[in-house]
Amino acid sequence: MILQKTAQIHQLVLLVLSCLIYHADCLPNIVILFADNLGYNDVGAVTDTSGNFSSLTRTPNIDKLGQDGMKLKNWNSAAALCSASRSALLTGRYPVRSGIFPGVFKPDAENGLKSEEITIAEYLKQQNYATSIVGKWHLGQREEYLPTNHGFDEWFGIPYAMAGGSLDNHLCGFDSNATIWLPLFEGTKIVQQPVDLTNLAQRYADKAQKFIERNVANHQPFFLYVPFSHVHQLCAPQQNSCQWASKQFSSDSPKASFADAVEEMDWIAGKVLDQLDKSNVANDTLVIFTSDNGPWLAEQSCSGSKGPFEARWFRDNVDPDCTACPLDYIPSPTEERPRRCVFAGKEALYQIDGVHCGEDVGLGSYWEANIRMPAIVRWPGKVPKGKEIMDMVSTLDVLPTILNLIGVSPQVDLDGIDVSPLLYQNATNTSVFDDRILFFWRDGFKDGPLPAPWGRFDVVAAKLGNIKAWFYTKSAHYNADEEVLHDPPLIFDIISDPAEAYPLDPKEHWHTIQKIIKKVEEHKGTVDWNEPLTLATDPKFYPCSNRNAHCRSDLKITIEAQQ
Ligand SMILES: [Ca+2]
Repeated sequence: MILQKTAQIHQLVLLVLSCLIYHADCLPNIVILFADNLGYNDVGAVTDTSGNFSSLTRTPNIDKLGQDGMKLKNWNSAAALCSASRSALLTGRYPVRSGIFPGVFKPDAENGLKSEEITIAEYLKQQNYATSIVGKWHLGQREEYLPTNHGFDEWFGIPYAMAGGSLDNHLCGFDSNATIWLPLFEGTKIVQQPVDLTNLAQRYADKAQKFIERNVANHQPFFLYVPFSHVHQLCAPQQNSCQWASKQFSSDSPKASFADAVEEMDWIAGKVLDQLDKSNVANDTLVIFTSDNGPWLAEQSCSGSKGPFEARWFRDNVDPDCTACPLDYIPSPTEERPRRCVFAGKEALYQIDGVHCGEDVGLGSYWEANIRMPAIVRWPGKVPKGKEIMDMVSTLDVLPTILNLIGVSPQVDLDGIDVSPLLYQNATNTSVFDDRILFFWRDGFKDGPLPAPWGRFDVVAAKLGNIKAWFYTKSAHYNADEEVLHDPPLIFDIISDPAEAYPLDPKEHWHTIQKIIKKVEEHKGTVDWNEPLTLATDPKFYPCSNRNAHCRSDLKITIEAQQ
């Protein structure tokens, strides 16, 4: 009893101290809004400095967030794909250190994010935060790897990407027996399979709003992580709609255009932000919005755009015969249709034209379209409103920055850095960031210890200041073009040349190149990548609500049924 009391007093003293030290109200709430495969150019707030809508999509809520917060215009994704990027966000460590490579966790993955990894949610839990995730997890679908075993009190969402399971009219290529339906989880239970897309956004919004409402009523600091299931495309022969939204955003719901899907995602964000206002905690809440990686450009109209990040040098230098196909399609050129792609196993039914590999420079690659993320940080009264910064930051930095905010030291070595000086002050001295270097690891090599098509995992590019150095160039990792070694590295000034059109003369940047090479070697020396966790799969691990009903659930939850 005495011990318990002492511990409580100790905690209180720490809390008061942290308030004094950080000049912030005690323990702010934290909300992370994390889009899936959303490009920099797909959000009005980021592309348009006036804050008006972009030409493609209407994102009034995210635009408003951008106006009220800070836009970080040189925010870098930490990895080329979903699982790895999410691991980096939640742990502050390069995914290669956590074994989250190559590719992503498949729906029948044996492994997931290991229990010894310490997530943001676990750190916050230790500080008595309530923690919730609403949306896509993608760090392992077996019970021991689910969010509720990684520091989250509750979870409502889908364990992987929207292309991780079939839906009616959307049979995945890997689901020839029609049993692998896309599941919706609550905690550790499947509550619907396949998920009903006509009201998923509404249910996500309800869960998030209720979580905020409940915790504000309880005077409980909270961490809400909303990894949207939007705007990842569905498993789809492309003749069917490959995006989805409710009736509010698509008259033919759940069929939808890419713009409909973006707009519905923005609507969920708006509901979360509305609730912060309604509950009167907007000023006590740090909100971060960004995307896990860039657009899946091989998916063409189902995908976002590369915007100014055209990778022009690469487009003009890669094998002109290389074709990039959408998911489940493989190149099958004919004389008349040199870019023909066929749906594997159902060639007669589904054929479409792919794109030149030089255009496939988003998801799965490290061209700027897949690195530079739309990013906003809002905290009224703490983070300057309407400011835009070009300092190089990374998704890796979210965890260390939050730890600094709550006055907690990391329990392991981190790759991310605390970027508080950029956020909270009118920083004039940011020299701490001058030597900042980011490393970009990718698979897709012709040879290596990993099974094809991965080959090996290696640092293919690094960024130091404005300079990006390429050691190996390639389109998205799944394409047939072989990696090209550059020695000396191919270098671009990605601030003045975001299209990566004009390689710089290595002789003029020799000092920087040498510095980058040295840092890459040092970094690689600290990484042991012998344990790829994403490869082991077994059909018995497919989430299945009812084996007697071919893994379909009878439970139908619709807005109409609830009313
Ligand atoms: Ca993604």
